[in-house]
Amino acid sequence: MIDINQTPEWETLKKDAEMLEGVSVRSLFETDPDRFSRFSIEAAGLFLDYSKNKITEEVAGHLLALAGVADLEGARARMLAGEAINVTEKRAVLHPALRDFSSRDYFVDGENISRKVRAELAKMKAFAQDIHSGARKGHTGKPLTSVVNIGIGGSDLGPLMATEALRPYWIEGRRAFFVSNVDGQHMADTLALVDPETTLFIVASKTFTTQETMTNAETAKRWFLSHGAREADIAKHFIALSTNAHAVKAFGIAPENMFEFWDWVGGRYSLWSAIGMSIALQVGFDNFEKLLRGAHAMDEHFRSAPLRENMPVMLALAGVWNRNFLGAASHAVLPYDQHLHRLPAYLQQADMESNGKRVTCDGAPVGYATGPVIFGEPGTNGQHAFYQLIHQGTDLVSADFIAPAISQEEIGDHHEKLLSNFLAQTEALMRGKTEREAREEMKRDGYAQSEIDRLAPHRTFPGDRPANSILMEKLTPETLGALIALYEHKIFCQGVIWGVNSFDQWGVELGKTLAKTILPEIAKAGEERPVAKGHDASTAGLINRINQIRSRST
Ligand code: G6Q
Repeated sequence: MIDINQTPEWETLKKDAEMLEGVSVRSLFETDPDRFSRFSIEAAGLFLDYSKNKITEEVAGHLLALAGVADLEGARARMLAGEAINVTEKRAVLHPALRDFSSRDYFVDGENISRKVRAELAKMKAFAQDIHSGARKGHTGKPLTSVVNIGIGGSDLGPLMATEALRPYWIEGRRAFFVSNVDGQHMADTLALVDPETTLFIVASKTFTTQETMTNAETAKRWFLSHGAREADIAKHFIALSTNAHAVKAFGIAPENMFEFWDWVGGRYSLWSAIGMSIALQVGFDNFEKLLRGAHAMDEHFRSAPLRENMPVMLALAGVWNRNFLGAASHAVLPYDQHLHRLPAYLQQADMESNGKRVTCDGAPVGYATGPVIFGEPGTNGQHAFYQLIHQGTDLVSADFIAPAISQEEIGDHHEKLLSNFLAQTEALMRGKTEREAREEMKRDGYAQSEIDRLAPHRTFPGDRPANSILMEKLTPETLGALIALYEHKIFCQGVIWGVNSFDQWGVELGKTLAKTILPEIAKAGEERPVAKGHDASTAGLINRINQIRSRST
């Protein structure tokens, strides 16, 4: 494996960054009338403008050369060919196969997986239709109008984000709830809102061993049985989405109520699989299929467009440029669409769990920065919260601004106002305000010279804050699918450049293991526990303090 930061291509980009140090993006716009068309791409119903990054045609060429030396095209081909590119878990990575509606077949170890995908989709469709038509009812004969999806991480964030995003497509009278946290309050709060006779519980877990999900599923089962249902009624109210048929059966869910997916579907890439059942039930299977088709359109673009015109590739390269050569350690995801309010959380997992790695695929420590911290909130809320730091803080933060030109809810002039903020922010981040401009502005506004001198530094903005704009006509199942796929491929491309395995997540293991050791040391309410041993003083001190409080409570 090559040491990417030891290559001449990396060195060239370092020099580019130095050369561009005194050059503002504002001046790049002034000298190049074609900048907007040069650094924008349209594909799969999305339009990406990345011209507000400090990128020149030369830099773009050098970034593409870096992609070349990292063999990005080879890596893409290997992923799509079903090679076990998740090297630490020896698994293929084939979520694009879940949404490929062409006649193409995908293979893993010589097995045609596309046939299984189509069969499972057909099973999901039939199930969704039965729920919607009322052919499948609850144990007292009432229609199943509420769904509680019990899952966490990849088995929660995708379906939750997409269901929220597609709110205008919700089938009237249906409700979807998502319980993820092992904090019992999450389940209790949800159970208080549903009726056992009309609720379908979906236990969504790839492994069917996850502590949070299994605990929540058991609680839901107990609640269901304590509300007038018998063991035999479970079959009508519980289904499983999993790869682990054995554990599903042991839980008490019959094989015909299990929807399958496979180990080549990563948890955070699984909303396209059976894990999307809650989406299909809430918006209808046709809309779920449209979501998949939108993602497929982006896959086709990613697969075939030349790298310079390839949206996920150029978005990824702009990110590498900002991260590794301009020093942006954080990246904000800022959807100007309230229905995308869970997108930042979803992408936080997708990106940080994929590329938050410090060794390359062959185990060598990386000598450069990898995945940035991802955070965000919908605009305009974030503007009144953390944008201050992006505009004037000491760290460089890059950002993606995402907006539909037409809202799902056009009311009065709300959307014009939202869009004007969306545009104003990227313009302000790029342009900034020089001290001279700040002074002139205050002079115009009639400030005294002493006030101008005092306030000028505070009212100066450095500018050159990199911002991508992602536009779509409207947020629909198709454009949402394309948007998510865009990010999936962007993350993949960056992982290839950094040489990391974007498809494992060993970082979540250590805490899980320690929690298992600590669990028996936590006192039940009203019970004593021996003094905790075998921990550092902080952890032991905290355990003892918690136990003192819990032993006193009833
Ligand atoms: C995602 C991760 C992780 C996973 C959850 C839930 O890529 O692997 O977030 O989705 O830990 O796992 P289960 O689906 O197995 O319960």
